[in-house]
Amino acid sequence: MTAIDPALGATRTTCPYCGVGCGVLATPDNNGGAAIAGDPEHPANFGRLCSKGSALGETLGLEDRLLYPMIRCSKGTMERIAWSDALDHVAHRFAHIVKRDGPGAVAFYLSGQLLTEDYYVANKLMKGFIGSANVDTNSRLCMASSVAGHRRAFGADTVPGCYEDLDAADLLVLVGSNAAWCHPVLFQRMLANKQARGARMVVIDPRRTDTAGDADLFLGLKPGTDTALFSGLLVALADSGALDSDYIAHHTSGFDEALARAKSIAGSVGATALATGLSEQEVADFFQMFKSSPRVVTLYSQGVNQSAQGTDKVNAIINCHLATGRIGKPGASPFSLTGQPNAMGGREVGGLANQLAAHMAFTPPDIDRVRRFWKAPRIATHEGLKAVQMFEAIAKGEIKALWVMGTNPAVSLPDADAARAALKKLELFVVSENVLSNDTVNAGVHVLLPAQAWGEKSGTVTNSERRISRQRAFLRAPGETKPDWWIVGEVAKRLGFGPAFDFKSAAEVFREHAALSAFENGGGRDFDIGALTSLSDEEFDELTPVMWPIRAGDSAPQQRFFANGGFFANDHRARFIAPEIPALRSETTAGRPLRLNTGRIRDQWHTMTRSGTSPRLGQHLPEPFVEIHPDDAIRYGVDDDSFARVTTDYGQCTLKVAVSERQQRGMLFAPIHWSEATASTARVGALVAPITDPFSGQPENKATPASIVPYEYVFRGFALSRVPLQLPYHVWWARVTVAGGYGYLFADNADLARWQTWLRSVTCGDLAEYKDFGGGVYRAASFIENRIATCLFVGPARDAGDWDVVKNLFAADALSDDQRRTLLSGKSMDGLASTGPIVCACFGVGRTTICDAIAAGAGTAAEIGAQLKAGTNCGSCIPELKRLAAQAGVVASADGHKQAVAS
Ligand SMILES: Nc1nc2c(c(=O)[nH]1)N[C@H]1C(S)=C(S)[C@@H](COP(=O)(O)OP(=O)(O)OC[C@H]3O[C@@H](n4cnc5c(=O)[nH]c(N)nc54)[C@H](O)[C@@H]3O)O[C@H]1N2
Ligand SMILES: Nc1nc2c(c(=O)[nH]1)N[C@H]1C(S)=C(S)[C@@H](COP(=O)(O)OP(=O)(O)OC[C@H]3O[C@@H](n4cnc5c(=O)[nH]c(N)nc54)[C@H](O)[C@@H]3O)O[C@H]1N2
Ligand code: SF4
Ligand SMILES: [Mo]
Repeated sequence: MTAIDPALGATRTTCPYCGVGCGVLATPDNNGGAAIAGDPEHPANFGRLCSKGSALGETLGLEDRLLYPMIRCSKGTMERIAWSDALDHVAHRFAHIVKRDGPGAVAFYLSGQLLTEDYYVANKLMKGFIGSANVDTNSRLCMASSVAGHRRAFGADTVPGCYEDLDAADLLVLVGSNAAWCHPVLFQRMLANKQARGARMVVIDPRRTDTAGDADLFLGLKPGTDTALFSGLLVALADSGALDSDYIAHHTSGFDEALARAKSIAGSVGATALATGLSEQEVADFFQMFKSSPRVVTLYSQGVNQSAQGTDKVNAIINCHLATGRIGKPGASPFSLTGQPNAMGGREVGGLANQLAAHMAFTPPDIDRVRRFWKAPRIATHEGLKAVQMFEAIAKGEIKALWVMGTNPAVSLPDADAARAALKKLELFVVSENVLSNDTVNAGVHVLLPAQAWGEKSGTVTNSERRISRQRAFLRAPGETKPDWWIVGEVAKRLGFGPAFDFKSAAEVFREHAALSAFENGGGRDFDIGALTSLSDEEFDELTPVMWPIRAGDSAPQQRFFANGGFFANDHRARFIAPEIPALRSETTAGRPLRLNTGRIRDQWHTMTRSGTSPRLGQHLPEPFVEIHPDDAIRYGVDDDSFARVTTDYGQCTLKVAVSERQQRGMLFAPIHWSEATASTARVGALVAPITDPFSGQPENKATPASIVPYEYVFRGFALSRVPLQLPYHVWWARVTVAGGYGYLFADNADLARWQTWLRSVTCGDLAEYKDFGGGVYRAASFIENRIATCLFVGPARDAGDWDVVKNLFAADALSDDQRRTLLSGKSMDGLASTGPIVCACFGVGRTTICDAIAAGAGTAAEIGAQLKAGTNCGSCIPELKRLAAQAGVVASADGHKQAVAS
């Protein structure tokens, strides 16, 4: 395996999205783009990519990119400046504030999307040389509870298992993970095990997600009650003689206290059922499956981490694995699914405010060791502020300078309006970014530094199974963009720390990072990549995916941890943790009777700065929505496909309503992806309570008390344009990238004449119009040659024209006379029948087409695939295909039943 496959001219790199860490083959087209394929040799994906990975080639455009350093000038506008001036300015202002107010007055806020080398240099500068540990990362919102849980139980932030365990397990338990949408390639790996070996799957989630579609058992528990479920499980394991007493005796401590606490939380199947809202049968079935499957992997993600007792949830899960000795053995382990491409790398370098570097902590011996290694006399000696506290300190004026790299906190922090307002108070606000504009940049940035993006930057990332892979550049860096590590290093030099930051390449940074991991290690610390300390530049370029630890002298990495103990506490024992009695920290009230759960959708990534530029990915769920159970929909008077306003004590959003049985009564679900840049009122982070876990500081993003009321709009519509549009004020809108330009789905209460005026103000040239103001309809299009330049469709709720049909016409290079004439009818025409909302992003197959095929006899995902190709490329839509087929089956049998009863 080499970095460049000569046969293909393709560069081997790693996907920039989720923590699965799939290998990608990128073949530049010499026109700024690239063909993308899965790398068959990468052990994370063996050639597979999900819908997001497959669409990477559509996200390489430079339209939205930040290409030059910019600074806010005295007039208040941003102006281009030279790199040297920008760096001088940042260094000078940081130095001034540190001198005046001390190192505690400055902070960095980093991201699991930085490369390890970027992260290492930023952490070294802040903790080692500026002398403050106010460096935290968006991993605080993501993995912090897993980190804290690991450290409490294992004495280190160690992931004991690996992906091969998913192939070897007999039981896969997914807790608070929608892996079908969020870790699709791993999910397919689990399904392959199910198919080949008959592994069973349990899914534990208050929502019946697409992940639950393949489950042998789905446990739709009440939110926040996972600790009760796993406490009940521990008791059941103890009661039925399923414990591994030898393992408990030789390798652990604290079992009796943990069991006693578990008994007080959920001492029986009945008590567990009561605490979780599950039936006794469901609980008993789960306990039986777990008890009888020595090879069990429990995978967990944000339904576990993002809670006010996330760390306890993690430990309640780990307790069950320790008690049965099912840890670090083939097919048996607890397994934290990491979110971002380099969530793990960030933890390795110490990107979190409560860690130092190379998995060392703020203990006197570790501080001394890192100080000597870095030759850093001013090293921080105590933990810094965690993300939510950091932004509170900014709001209070205690932190005066902030440098944000690779994250969009004005959208993604809880109580995001408050976070955004805090940014405006900063004396110095620096952002390193790929994009020219996002909500954080627009919150009053003073200096904007252009960072190289995926495809341009080069370094390493670590995936969920501790596997370090190379991201490699395959495109020329555009404009004056620079690697993040270089930017930080240049500022460090200007602060007077030149000798410690004289890095010439990512390889040099990596070697130092590897050396620190091995420095005075001697097996006492889990993270050790000493074998990679002396990689030459060429070897670094050619580095094949490698797991850690790989210590100096090792010929192969260690794949798993703890099968025979060897924990990282001083006594080498694991700790059972007695969790607190589970309780959500915020109460619902008469005014806020529901709980708002937030999370992800299949085809978008976070705040959409990259995935939002792909037309293919914009097809699946183009509008921000709130999902609600049918009973609650009736109770609160909201209808499917209408609009509703969701309010919490922190903020408000207006969202499209999706009524669904898959949602639990009493709960709402809204996706996190829309921001002020992409929708009028759908920045869901603004609704979320800033309540955090006491151990990890991770916010509870999934259970904010909320209320919902219907919100009426008289008109619906959409606009399509070759250039971005500014819609009239007070319109509800969501922007989506479409083939050939930008789409805007909107709803409005004003009169149609306003739309006509608006359209004339944003187009030039002649308009073809269809006007029926009395009937509430206005449609218009302008053309350049035979191609639509801009078009607008407005009408009463269900008669605004068919978005999918018009989108296809908009994508066409030229319209025939017939098409032109019928365009303004907004209805499907010959050969352009609406396929309905797109389910299969790869082949653009819509729901209507799929349902037609099902009605005509295609009963399985495979049969649908054979007919329509849907699901046959990346496979991300297979869970949804199965759901549609199953729903049709239910409807068919229900109809059959009705007929039988009638006759
Ligand atoms: N498509 C896509 N994939 C992604 C990302 C993306 O933006 N888009 N982001 C990546 C990142 S950074 C992350 S962190 C991961 C996140 O991956 P996941 O954690 O799988 O995703 P989420 O949708 O945040 O939440 C998972 C589930 O937790 C459930 N949940 C809520 N409360 C509870 C509870 O109390 N108990 C239990 N058991 N479950 C609960 C929610 O209903 C939800 O279905 O995804 C990664 N992959
Ligand atoms: N309500 C709610 N809130 C959540 C969550 C939730 O489930 N619910 N999930 C949380 C989780 S798990 C996560 S991980 C966060 C994610 O939230 P964010 O990190 O805020 O989201 P992104 O959109 O990924 O932001 C990344 C930014 O960095 C830029 N960028 C990308 N690559 C680079 C690079 O190499 N260098 C630089 N300098 N910039 C780069 C992108 O253009 C983008 O603006 O959201 C958290 N917030
Ligand atoms: S599963 Fe999809 S998003 Fe995650 S790394 Fe693989 S291709 Fe990328
Ligand atoms: Mo995340």
